[in-house]
Amino acid sequence: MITADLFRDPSDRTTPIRLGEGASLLPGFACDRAEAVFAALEEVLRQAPLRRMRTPGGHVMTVAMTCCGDRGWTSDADGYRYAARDPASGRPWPPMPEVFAELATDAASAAGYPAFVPDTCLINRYVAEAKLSPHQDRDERDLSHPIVSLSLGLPARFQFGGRHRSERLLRTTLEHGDVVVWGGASRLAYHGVLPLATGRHPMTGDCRYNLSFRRAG
Ligand code: MD6
Ligand code: FE
Repeated sequence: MITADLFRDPSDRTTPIRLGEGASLLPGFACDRAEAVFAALEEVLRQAPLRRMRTPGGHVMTVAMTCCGDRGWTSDADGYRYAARDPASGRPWPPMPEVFAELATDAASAAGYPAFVPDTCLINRYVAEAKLSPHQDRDERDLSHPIVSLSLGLPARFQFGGRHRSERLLRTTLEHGDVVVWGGASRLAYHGVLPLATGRHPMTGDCRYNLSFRRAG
């Protein structure tokens, strides 16, 4: 697989970085609200605990997931889909906290997607060695809506390519508070996360969280 590192000035935490047409990385966009977002996240996790889902191919994912909002993404032997209830509890997913929705709308707007209103948030937790192989996000009904993705805690190496698996992947580091907004011509771009390096973060401890806000319905 061909990869190349994206050039980034690590001291610049304000200038948006273009990852592709319609895709931007907003460095540190959420740093000033990370504390409030994390407090709301802990409450969501109490109501819908993280779990490692099984892929349709029978593998157990290394990343632990849960959701909040009007629907949630799940994976099992029958495939990938959005469902109104948490299959682990049979209850509706926890409601999306106000601070989540506001952050998603503000970041989308800063990246050129005004009036984005998410109806679901997929929560991913990575511990050391957890990874997400390159994939497309294509289970949402209307792909004209972007995805807003927030990183909290330990840094991760993120890969970003094109609409075809064979296209070369750029690599960049996603840090605590970084937001990636993803839509338009890049909406179906392949992307993934390399195995997480061991570390400690003052807010999240030994892990990284990724919150991705979507309009799925
Ligand atoms: C992650 N992110 O950053 C995994 N998907 O942990 C994703 O899979 C993702 O960051 C769609 C849009 C943005 C993303
Ligand atoms: Fe994804």
